This record gives sequence, C-alpha cells and structure tokens, in this order.
Amino acid sequence: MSDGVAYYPGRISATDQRSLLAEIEQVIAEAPLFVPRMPRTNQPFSVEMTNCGSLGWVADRTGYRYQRTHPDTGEPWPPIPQRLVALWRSLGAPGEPEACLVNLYRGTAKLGLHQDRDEATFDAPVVSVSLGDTGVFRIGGTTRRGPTRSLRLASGDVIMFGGEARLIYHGIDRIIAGSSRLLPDGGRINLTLRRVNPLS
Ligand code: MD5
Ligand code: FE
Repeated sequence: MSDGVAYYPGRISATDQRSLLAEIEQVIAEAPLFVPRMPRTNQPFSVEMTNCGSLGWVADRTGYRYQRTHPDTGEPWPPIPQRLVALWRSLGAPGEPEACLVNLYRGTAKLGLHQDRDEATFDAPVVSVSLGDTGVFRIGGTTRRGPTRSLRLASGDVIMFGGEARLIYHGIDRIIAGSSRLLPDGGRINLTLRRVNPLS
C-alpha cells in the first residue's frame, strides 16, 4: 500500500455493521439524502449524500463547501454516531471528527477521480468506512496524471488516508451489485470521517 494509506479489511464485524447501518438510517431519517450538483454546470452527481457532525459537505452550482446545516431542511446535521467517533480514536486520528459525509451509491452510481481539498486543514487523516455492496476504488498519486491502482472495498472495510496520502487522487469506478446482503435494496454506503478545521 502507498505511504500514508492504512487499509483494514473486515475491521467492522457483521454485527457492528448492522448496528452502524441502523444508526445511519436514523441519520438519513433526520437529514434526508440530497443530490449534490457540480459547480457552474449544475450537473447532478450520481451519488446521493447527507452528513452528520458539526459540519457537512455540500455541493451546488455555487461551489463545494462545508456548512452547519442541511441544504434542503436548513436544520443542523445530526451528531456523528459514537461508534464512529470511537473508530476514529482507535485508529489514532487526532481530536474528534467534525464531519461525516454519507455517500449512497445505487445502481450505476460512481464518483470520478478527485482530491479532497475543501478542508481548511490536511493535517488530520480521512477515515473511510464501507457498508453494503463492494465498491471498485481507484487510487492514484498526488497528481492527476500518473499510474492508478484498483482496490475493492467490501462491507466492513476501513481505509485511512493520512500524511503523504491525504491529497491523493481517488474515485469509485463502479459498485458490484449483489455482492452484499447488508442493505435490503442493495447498493453501497460510504462514510467519510474528516476534520475540517485545524486543532487548537
Ligand atoms: C467513497 N468517497 O467511497 C469515496 C472514497 C468522497 C470520496 O472520495 O470524497 O466522498 S473514501 C475518501 C477518500 C479516499 C481516498 C483518499 C482520501 C479520501 N483522501 O486522501 O482524503 O465514497
Ligand atoms: Fe474523496
């Protein structure tokens, strides 16, 4: 694995995946999924999103940003489930996560190659949790050109990107339908824990 990437296959037990999914279903009930849009073009993403935490990532025709409230309801995001905060700590990540982005991939949803650089700090790692159908993850380097590798992220896998890897290009090429029975209607949920602002 590249420098700064820590991969923990099967880090979350089947039982804990069920509990976590129930908590995320509750988050979605309070903060409904929305369809983000590309800045300027207003093109919809194929991935649906919501957030929990003090800050949430949103995308609309005016840009990408973190904000305290849901773009449709105007309500604050629900809190991050304690088991995710505990996971963040258990991996040695600093402080507490401020944002947890919930991505739902159904059918042919995918996410193009990009860097995560809307945060005001890159000092803390990004922690990603996969639930449901396997995602075909593409992982490159810190420049858009250059070689990429493919990695399959299955339900219960955790992957952490820190240090050198914090600004790597990455994306989801496709979801493998029928690879997990965790989500009743199939599909994949990815949870991404982040710090947005520097500590202290
Ligand atoms: C996903 N999510 O599975 C993906 C991959 C996103 C996103 O990319 O921005 O919502 S998990 C996040 C990730 C992967 C590789 C590197 C970094 C983050 N990073 O260095 O920040 O839904
Ligand atoms: Fe990303």
